[in-house]
Amino acid sequence: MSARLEEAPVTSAEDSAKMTDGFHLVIDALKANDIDTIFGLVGIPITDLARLAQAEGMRFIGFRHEQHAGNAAAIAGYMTQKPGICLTVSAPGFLNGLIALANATTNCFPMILISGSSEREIIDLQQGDYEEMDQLSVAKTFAKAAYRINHAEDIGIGVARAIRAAVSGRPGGVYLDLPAKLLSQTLDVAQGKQSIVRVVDAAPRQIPAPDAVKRALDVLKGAKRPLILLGKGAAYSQADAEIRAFVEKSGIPYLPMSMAKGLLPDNHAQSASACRSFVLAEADVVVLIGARLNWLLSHGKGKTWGAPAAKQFVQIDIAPTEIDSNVAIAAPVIGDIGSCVSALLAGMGAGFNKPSAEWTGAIAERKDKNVAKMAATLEKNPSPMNYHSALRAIRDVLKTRPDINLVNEGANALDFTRSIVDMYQPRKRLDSGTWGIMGIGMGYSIGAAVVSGLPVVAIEGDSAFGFSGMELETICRYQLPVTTVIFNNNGVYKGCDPNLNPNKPDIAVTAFVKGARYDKMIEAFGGVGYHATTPAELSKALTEAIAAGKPALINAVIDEDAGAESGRLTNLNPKRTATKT
Ligand SMILES: Cc1ncc(C[n+]2csc(CCOP(=O)(O)OP(=O)(O)O)c2C)c(N)n1
Ligand SMILES: [Mg+2]
Repeated sequence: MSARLEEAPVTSAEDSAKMTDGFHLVIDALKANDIDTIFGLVGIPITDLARLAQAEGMRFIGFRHEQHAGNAAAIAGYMTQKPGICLTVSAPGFLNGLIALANATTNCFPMILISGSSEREIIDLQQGDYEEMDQLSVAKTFAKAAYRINHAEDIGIGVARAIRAAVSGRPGGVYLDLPAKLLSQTLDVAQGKQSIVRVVDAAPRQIPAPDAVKRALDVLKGAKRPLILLGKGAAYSQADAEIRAFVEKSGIPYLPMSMAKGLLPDNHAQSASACRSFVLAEADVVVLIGARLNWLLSHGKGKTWGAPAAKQFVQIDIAPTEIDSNVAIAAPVIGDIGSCVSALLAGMGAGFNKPSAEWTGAIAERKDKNVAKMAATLEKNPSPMNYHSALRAIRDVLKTRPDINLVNEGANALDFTRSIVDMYQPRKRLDSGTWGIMGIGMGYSIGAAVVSGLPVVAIEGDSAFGFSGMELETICRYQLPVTTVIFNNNGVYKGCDPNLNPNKPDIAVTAFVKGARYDKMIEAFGGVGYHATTPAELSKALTEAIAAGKPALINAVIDEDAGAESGRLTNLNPKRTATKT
């Protein structure tokens, strides 16, 4: 029994006559921390918890599969810096939610997966309980932290611990195990009230050491060809004004990672996105702001980075263990991004020399050339549409609504959208992220629509969409302003691959039913479906759907031969050397 129970709290006579229970205390603890939404899927033992959440004024968004509820919670966490909550039943529901928790942890999104669990005594003796599983042990591998609450009087502190673990330092996914028995435990109302914890300063600022800031500035001052790389950690930090000031005051060209697009508008004069390969290979000093040197940046070495020329890295990150993860870092600056960037800005003073005209001029020249080449490709009108002509239409519509959230997954559908559709505001591009995962589409769309109240456009490969397609019903049920655009090329990467065995009737491993009408799916739930075969039809449908602010799906027919195997990641496929075994 905890100390809190032994110390008699101050109670009124009326309070002490009443009892509360685990169900109420969980809701009280979440509400006390300004958490107003739960994404989940009901069943034993948490149905009444979801009911009570609604009754107590919280929003419960019910899904068709827990993975998507988890993804909605994760993206809500990314967009708001408050942990998104996903609620599931035990064993299978928990496991379905776990993939979202693992993905959130990998992407550094704060979320809490709350799962009901079965009888501990039976689980521990493996006596075969209903939905038996040692969930806490399983979750530990995939989560930033994992806790179980065994006593009702610990619910307040348990929830507080989960919130702090999710959002402080490097954010991530936290698992909270609630045994069925806990929910029905009772407690004196006054004691219950006293046990609730409102977390103070859940993600404290972390101020960088002055000598680290000076070291970074010294490295930067010695640079001839500096470059800034913005990661989604920078976007998450909501230090938008400081980051923009640092980029502009330094005059250094920058590259946004995929989800950092829009942190500064993509049409910013200092953006080097249009000549990414050139700047990565040529830069001599690179300032990483909330970006990890993982596979997405070729681990900071090799041909991409112009090897064997040595680079110097300045790395701003909240996690000290990120430093030297792949290559040596000359100047680590550890702290929260806002504090670190502010300190660099202050240290730069008035006399900071902007990069040479030789460097910025070389970039501008290549940018102009690449932009002109791309414009010519985008202007073509092949029939059927290819990725370029379809995305030209989408780009032009989205330019008029920079506030829209753009969700994006697929292979070619992801790569071409990232490079063609410009973003103008921070945290509006939500995509497959660090894992390059398929299946985030509808979950992220629902989460983004619910927390922002703004429209969502999801650009989905037809394969990618399949992972979460049933959530169209959820979108229609809650009447969310989500327009899903399916890039329908009849398959994974391409729809026209052959089966290499001419004697077997099965279709190729990458191919789907030809000419599928995804637009009919949403009609089953009362949404509006469009079938678009030209850029003009696509543009009209998208404009109309966004203006309506209602659930819609556009089936955009794309040439089944237009894509490349694995999109831009063709080189990651292991090579087949033998032709026969
Ligand atoms: C969970 C998961 N399963 C499988 C994959 C492998 N994968 C990568 S992209 C992709 C789908 C690509 O096809 P599509 O979404 O139709 O995009 P396209 O290239 O055809 O535009 C798949 C299955 C993955 N990334 N994640
Ligand atoms: Mg496809």
